[in-house]
Amino acid sequence: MATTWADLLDVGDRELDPAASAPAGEEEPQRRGFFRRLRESLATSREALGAELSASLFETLDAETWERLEEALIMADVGARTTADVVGRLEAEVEAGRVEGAEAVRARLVELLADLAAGDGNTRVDLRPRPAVVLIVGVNGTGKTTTVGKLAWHLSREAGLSVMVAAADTYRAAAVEQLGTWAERAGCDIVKAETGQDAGSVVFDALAAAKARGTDVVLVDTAGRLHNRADLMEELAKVNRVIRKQIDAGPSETLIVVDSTTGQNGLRQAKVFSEAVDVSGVALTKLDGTAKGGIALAIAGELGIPVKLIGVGEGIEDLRPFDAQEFSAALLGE
Ligand SMILES: Nc1nc2c(ncn2[C@@H]2O[C@H](COP(=O)(O)OP(=O)(O)O)[C@@H](O)[C@H]2O)c(=O)[nH]1
Ligand SMILES: [Mg+2]
Repeated sequence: MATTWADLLDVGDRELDPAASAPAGEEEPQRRGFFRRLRESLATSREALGAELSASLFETLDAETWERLEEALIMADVGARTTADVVGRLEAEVEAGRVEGAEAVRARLVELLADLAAGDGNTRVDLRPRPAVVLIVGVNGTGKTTTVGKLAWHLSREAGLSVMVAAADTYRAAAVEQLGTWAERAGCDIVKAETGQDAGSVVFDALAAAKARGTDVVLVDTAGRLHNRADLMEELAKVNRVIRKQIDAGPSETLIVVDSTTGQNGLRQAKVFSEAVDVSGVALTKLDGTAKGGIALAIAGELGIPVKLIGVGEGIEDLRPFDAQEFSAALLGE
């Protein structure tokens, strides 16, 4: 399970900066601290679930129990199909006598949810190529630029990787400026457009520079809104072709940024993008203060795309590796 950045990031033969890995003695308190913060950021989701999933729910196990569980999960945006799947399996196991007692049933529920949240099981972020290209896509306002900034900071701070960001949202001057501010805070290189350059040529220049400088990772920030969906998808396809001109294998990760406060709408967005580009993972933002945290499970369960990163605030440090087990436990208030 991805808990630490070292667990999440697959850097192949390269060694993560030793200074970045915490001494053994500090692991535990850090982990607990993280879990507490995750619980805090899921407080609103949990309150929505909590009323329904009170400890007493599993004391009697009958048709009403499963109905109430279904309702609660759907309210938390776990999604109809995922909910039916999880509740169906739990009910079958209880009926077969394989799970007994309120505590055990609850624990098994967390396990089943966590299994789903792991998606296709490919939960690490592949940064093996040099440079590794991470393409960030998603609808306007979901948190792409913010996530690029946070990720750049974490990659250099926790893994000692050299990072470059490419400003491929060339439609708004403000977007480039915003990324510039993040790059400054993260202390990483930025490549942005000269007047009149399009997204493709910015990415081309960025990758050429990264190859020349031996940069470890290039994060590509893209536009989220063009005139229509077809234009947007065509531009992403073009950016992909340009990446392949510089790096045969293409991007090693294409992460879609989904705003968790948009609930099921975010799920639909992820579906549209995954039909146009080869999405390898989800960065789920704004989990602080949403009642729709269950969307993490819906995306993984219904699209098979694993959530890899979660955004839990607006600060540069507020990005974390996603851990399905921890997340499900925090969601149910364990
Ligand atoms: N509370 C909170 N706000 C976030 C998070 N991620 C992004 N935001 C905010 O969402 C807004 C849109 O972010 P931006 O990165 O510009 O979105 P983009 O259009 O997809 O590039 C900004 O005000 C961010 O501060 C998060 O994890 N939590
Ligand atoms: Mg942006």
